Amino acid sequence: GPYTITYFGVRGRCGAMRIMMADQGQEWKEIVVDFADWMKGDLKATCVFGQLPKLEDGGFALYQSNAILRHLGRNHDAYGKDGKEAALIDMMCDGVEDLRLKYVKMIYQEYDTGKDVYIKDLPNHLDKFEAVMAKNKTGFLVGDKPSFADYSLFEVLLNHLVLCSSCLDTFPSLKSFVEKMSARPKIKTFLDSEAYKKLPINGNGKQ
Ligand code: GSH
Repeated sequence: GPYTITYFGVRGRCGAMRIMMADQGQEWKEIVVDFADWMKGDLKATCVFGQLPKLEDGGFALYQSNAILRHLGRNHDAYGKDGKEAALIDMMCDGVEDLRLKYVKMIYQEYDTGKDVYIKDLPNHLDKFEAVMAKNKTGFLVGDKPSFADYSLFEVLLNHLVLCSSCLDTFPSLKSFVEKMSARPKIKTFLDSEAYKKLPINGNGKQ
């Protein structure tokens, strides 16, 4: 750090990085972009892919939420103990991204017609994470301390618990993971904060 996040006033694609920074004891600043301002196009034109979030680390600017998580992982020793652990962490982060994309598609494109089908199919995705978590036995996806993939999984699971409060009932390792992550003191303080609670999960108000 010092880090600055530029993003819209939602949890969205910044949920995981905020939880990660909070847990790592890293302070950060927020620049909240109003969507009407964004539509004027000036800021968009400066973004590498025309989208937010942006993370600034001193004079260094980075886009793509998962690249930001990886950067934080490198800076905060949350990217495994060797090359193989790092590769497994990348794999799990990409697996979380696949689930996140399905969730976002349902929320933004087919909430009314697709929510029930999505929830019915959810165990077929969660069981993969359950298996990895159960096999590793440390309470984390890879190795014996949290990596950026754990923060991303944790955040996506919190969103799914809002969508369907019973969705982890048949997945004991994931349920215990969410309970333990939520109880980590710095995460608990962050999740209890107004700064976190005031933000909607998604930009269209659906959850
Ligand atoms: N793959 C990108 C990431 O992970 O950061 C996706 C970024 C993205 O979809 N950004 C959206 C955005 O900037 C908000 S979550 N939308 C406004 C626009 O495209 O003009």
